[in-house]
Amino acid sequence: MTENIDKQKDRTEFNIVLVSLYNTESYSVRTLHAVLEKAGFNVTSLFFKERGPNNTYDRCSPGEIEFLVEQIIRFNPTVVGISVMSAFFELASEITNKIKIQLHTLVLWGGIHPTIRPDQCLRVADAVCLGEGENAIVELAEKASLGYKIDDIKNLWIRTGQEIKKNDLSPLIQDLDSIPFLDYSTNNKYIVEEKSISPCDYNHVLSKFGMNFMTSRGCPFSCTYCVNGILRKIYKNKGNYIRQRSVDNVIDELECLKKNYELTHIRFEDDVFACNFNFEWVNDFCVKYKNKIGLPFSCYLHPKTTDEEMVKLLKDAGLTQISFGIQSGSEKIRHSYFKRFDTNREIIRTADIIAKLGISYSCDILMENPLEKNEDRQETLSLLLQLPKPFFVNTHTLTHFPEYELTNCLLANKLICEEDVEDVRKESFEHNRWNPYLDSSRDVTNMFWSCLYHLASNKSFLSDKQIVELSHNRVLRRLPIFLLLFVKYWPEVSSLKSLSGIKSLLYRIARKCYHFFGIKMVVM
Ligand code: B12
Repeated sequence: MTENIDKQKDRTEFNIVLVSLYNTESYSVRTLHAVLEKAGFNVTSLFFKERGPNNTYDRCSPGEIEFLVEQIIRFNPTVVGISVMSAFFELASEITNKIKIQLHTLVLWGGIHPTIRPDQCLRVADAVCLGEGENAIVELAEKASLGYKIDDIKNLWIRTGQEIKKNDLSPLIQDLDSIPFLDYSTNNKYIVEEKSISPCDYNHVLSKFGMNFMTSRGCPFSCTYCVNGILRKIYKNKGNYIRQRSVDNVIDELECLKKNYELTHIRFEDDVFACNFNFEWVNDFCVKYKNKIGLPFSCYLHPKTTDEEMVKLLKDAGLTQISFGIQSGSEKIRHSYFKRFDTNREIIRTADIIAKLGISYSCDILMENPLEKNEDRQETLSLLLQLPKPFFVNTHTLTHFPEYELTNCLLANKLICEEDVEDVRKESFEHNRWNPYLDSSRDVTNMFWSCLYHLASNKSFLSDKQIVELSHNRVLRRLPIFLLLFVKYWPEVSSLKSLSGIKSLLYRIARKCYHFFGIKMVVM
């Protein structure tokens, strides 16, 4: 008993600071916060900078990183844990180097980038966590708080002098219900932005990003451009890769959230919702969700697993919006390079099912793909034209994440170089081309095709045949800015009523032309 109390006292005096970069929702940091707090440790989470609308990222202003480091130091941490995605490798390095100048503390990185490039990360951080962090971070805190050695903790690679101790991965957590609910409370959570620190109120986060939620871990597919292909390999023989929370556990957490926050919509962020295609789970979920939560929701599905009966049930429970990936309309590109084995027929069937049920939908296309030729892009256009309109098309940039199978294939074929890889290039941080509000920073080829894909997704006065004719127009291929202006402003032109409206619209078009051609156009 006394031993327990003493241990408890030690634990509350042991400070851990977790840092999330540009992610105030952060499932990972909020989960780790919850497990550490449950284990009795004193934990503070700092959410450094908010993302802008549509995942845009403001650069750090001068002194902002120093301010963050001052705040970290203020909490006198024994361990600082930073969650790192590839695009934030440089930022995390800068923060870590600044911490280490001022404080003798253990800086531990976790998240997807340290999982796939641990050696590179260990050149900056003292320790990295590969894969799931719940058990590793608690064991680290337990051992460190008791003064025990910390170099034998599963999932952690630790630098000790010149040596690196590389511990094995522990099996994947099979019972997701055993993980505490994410901690959305304001306690010990702060937003650090523009040299100010303020309590992180989840209502504020909700008003910006809405409520997103996960019911599973893992994905049945191993697409070469996605993390799941690589994680599946890392976790080989470490238990089932796809894990699903029980319906009751999901509903209990949603009920808590509904009680505490003003929710209007839930966005399920699972890689593929109900991915293990378990009808019993879906049935049970739909009945309980409808009765106890009753809010509209959206989710990701996959053309290979979309089943009409299942979508009907989900629709009845409140499903209003579905997203699914197409990535390329060329089956050759999808099958041979992306390892996405869905056929165009399956994609059309999926869209037909969704549209027939009156659910709105969006699909993802990967642009800036060095493997695609115009014939492939023509196939994408042709596929999109066969889908029921209207729908939303997200024209993402194919981002070259380190160590992903597709990245390695493009590197091996010299279609990209090391500088194009995300930890150097920071594509997702620097450019935000993935949203449907077309972006003139695309090269002419990708701008041309992204405009056509957007035209194909909407009902307009252009027939499908005319859109195909446009796709062969040589002038537009070279000067797609005209197509861009048309796609972007046509909805406004068609709804214009007054002269002042026309003038302001023309000013905006002129500004776009200026930006694109570097010339000034005068609108009288
Ligand atoms: C949901 C999701 C989102 C949500 C996040 C919502 C939220 N509340 O966090 C949204 C839509 C906002 C989002 C945004 C982005 N995402 Co995202 N997203 C995912 C997804 C599907 C799941 C991630 C997740 O939260 N899982 C659940 C948590 C609990 O698991 P986890 O993050 O892996 O964390 C565990 C471990 O990694 C570890 N861990 C994590 N951090 C730390 C820190 C420490 C100290 C320790 C010890 C351990 C540890 O412990 C955690 C618990 O076990 C993944 C794909 C996937 N299946 O992983 C892509 C993924 C993470 N996203 C990705 C990307 C690129 C982005 C964006 C950059 C996109 C963009 N263009 O803006 C932004 C970045 C936002 C940001 N600043 O973090 C990439 C990252 C690739 C890479 N190599 O960096 C992924 C892997 C998808 C892919 N393309 O392969 N995303």
